[in-house]
Parts: sequence; structure tokens; C-alpha cells
Amino acid sequence: MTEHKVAIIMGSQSDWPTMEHAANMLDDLDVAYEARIISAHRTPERMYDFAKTAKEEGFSVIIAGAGGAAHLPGMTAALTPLPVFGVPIQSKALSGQDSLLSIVQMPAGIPVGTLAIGKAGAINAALLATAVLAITDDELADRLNDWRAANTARVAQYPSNES
Ligand code: RP5
Repeated sequence: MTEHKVAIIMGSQSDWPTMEHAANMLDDLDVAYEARIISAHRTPERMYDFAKTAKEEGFSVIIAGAGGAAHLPGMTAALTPLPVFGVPIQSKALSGQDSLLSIVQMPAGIPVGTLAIGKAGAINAALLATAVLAITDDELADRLNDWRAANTARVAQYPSNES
């Protein structure tokens, strides 16, 4: 099994209830991760230091959640060769449309793989990060396949009146 670790970074403590869903998914898939608060605006030096050393720290993929004028994923991607997946946080003012457009509209040359706004995006970022790592890890690929099969099995064929 290859050694790999996912970084989950977010702009604020207030992003954690969303980004926790990424952490929970990685827990379910037995993928190692570290979660950190790194703000592109309020802690730019922390962002720079993290992004410049993330690869040598042993991270393989970065999941970055941010809301509003959400610069964290793009700025991090500009400073590291690692793949960065961005999660737009559902902001109060614009329901995350601001976060989504800030993250998704990267100029050509610095890619950020952008997921859906909020919880679904956080979960899918974890699944996508796992799929990347599973390319070189057969055991992890098996766990991801098992999770996907269980996800399929959870879908009933007919609707029920029970909630
Ligand atoms: C962004 O500002 C964070 O990612 C967060 O989504 C948003 C609001 O932050 P707080 O004011 O809640 O700390 O940088």
C-alpha cells in the first residue's frame, strides 16, 4: 500500500460543519488526512507556508473549502504541484454562488477541480481525492468500489411512505 495523506484546508472555523463531511467520508474509506484552518485573507503567510511545503510534508491531494470571495483553493493551487479540489461553502449573502464562481473561474494554467456547493461538494471532494489515490493503491481501490456498491444498494427500487 502506498503512503498518502489528504489535506483538508478551509478558510474559517465556520467552514468546518461543511468540510467535516469530507473528513467523515475519508474516515469511512480509511484514508489518512489532516484538517487545518488556513485563510487566504487572514493568514496569507500560513497559506504560503502550507502550500509550498505540502508535498514534502507527505500530502498527495488537497481539498480546499472556502466561502465568499473564495481565494484559498486557487491561491493554494498556484503554490503547489499537488492536485487541488475546491469546495464552495454555502455563504449567507449569496448562498454560495459567490464561492462557486470564485473557485471555478480559474484562468487557464492553474487548475482547481471544483465541486458542488456545500455538503455534496465536500463529500464528492473526498471521493474524488480517494479515486486519485486509488490509481496507485489496489486496496484503496477495493474499498472505494465497496463503498460505491453499498451506495448503489441503498437505493430502493420503489418509493415508500415511511420517512
Ligand atoms: C471565508 O470567509 C471562509 O472560507 C468562510 O467561508 C467565510 C466567512 O468566514 P467567517 O467570517 O465565518 O470566519 O474566508
